[in-house]
Amino acid sequence: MLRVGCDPEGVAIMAPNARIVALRVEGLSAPAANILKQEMLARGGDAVTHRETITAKAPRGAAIIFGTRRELLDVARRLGAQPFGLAAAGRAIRGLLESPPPGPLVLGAHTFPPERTLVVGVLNVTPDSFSDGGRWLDPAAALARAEEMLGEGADLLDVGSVSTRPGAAAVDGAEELRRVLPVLDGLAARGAPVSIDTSTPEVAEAACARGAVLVNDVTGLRRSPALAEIAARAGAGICVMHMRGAPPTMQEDVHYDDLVGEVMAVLAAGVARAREAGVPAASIIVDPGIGFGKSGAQNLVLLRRLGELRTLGQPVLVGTSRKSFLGALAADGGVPAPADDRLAGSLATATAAVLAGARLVRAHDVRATVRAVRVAEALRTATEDRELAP
Ligand code: HH2
Repeated sequence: MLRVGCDPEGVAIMAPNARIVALRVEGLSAPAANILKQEMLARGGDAVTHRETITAKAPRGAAIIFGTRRELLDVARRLGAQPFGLAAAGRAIRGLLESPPPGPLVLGAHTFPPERTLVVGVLNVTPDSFSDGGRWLDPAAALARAEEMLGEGADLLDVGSVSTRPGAAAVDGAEELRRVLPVLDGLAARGAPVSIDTSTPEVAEAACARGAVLVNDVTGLRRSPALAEIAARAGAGICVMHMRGAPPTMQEDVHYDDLVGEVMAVLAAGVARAREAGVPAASIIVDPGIGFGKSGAQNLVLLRRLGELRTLGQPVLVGTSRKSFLGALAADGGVPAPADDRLAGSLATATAAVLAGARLVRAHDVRATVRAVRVAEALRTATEDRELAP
């Protein structure tokens, strides 16, 4: 646009017009959907509605509206004067389109700027994790591994002592604590930035008392909302992950009517729970839960459509590292690649996640992931006039 001779101010005004924004508006009655469609058409955009909207027989449901940002904002303002709940829809649309750009992520005393992608190193103090079970069960081995990952550039260490792989056996809180406490003590003495991967309040409490800055709950606060209160009291952040069901049975039924919509609705409810418990918005992370109650194909769709999760307004964490769908994609002669031979897929998906806007990537292979993430960040913001630093 500048090369055509346009003023920078003109570019700022016109660039958004080169882009169509599509939004899904939920919970509309047939009359509301009708009015919305008319308003969108009158402004130059359009709306996709249920086929029976025109006969007013459509059940309450969603519409998809699309147009330029300006057209959508115009419609949103005009909805203020409309009945059938459209004024609230208008406010929600404006809230989304006028929301400020992402701010820093605050975890305990750490403040991470939005342009930096964090690499979260995985430390499983378990006998049975799917890729590294048994390797770091001894506290000295775990602490040496932690040191190695920090040296490789991990921003956070995600420490867990219960495997959540499909079919994993349940572990009681006392055993979970027994495994993890010596490691948490060692990491606290080192001042390492720790995320605690747990759904058990006693474990979260013990970790926060030792300075953990993030509570990573794979149940998304469904099992124990107290986790959010513990995080709030300690000034730690919370990661709300989507999982359908529980690890022992989660792969048995992976049918979704609307995969991305259902994942986002569950995450939005988790974020609301965390906010109610007093966790500041700047400290709440969402995660689509790759591999947790999803087929391989669904994992890929969630990654491809990851950008949509940004409308939740929270930083997104993605964990694909070594997961079984990557083994299937790297199969040789019908035999899936084993967990320790899934690095290429882990890096490809980490790169895709960063390009789609993920702010945190959870990984076992920290050195390689840090390098892949730096390339993805550079790609995302590359301009011809900015040379690479040596
Ligand atoms: N994946 C695993 C565990 N915790 N937490 C978040 N937020 N996101 C994830 O994708 C995620 C997670 C599973 O990986 P791993 O810890 O290596 O395996 P296991 O659960 O068998 O210990």
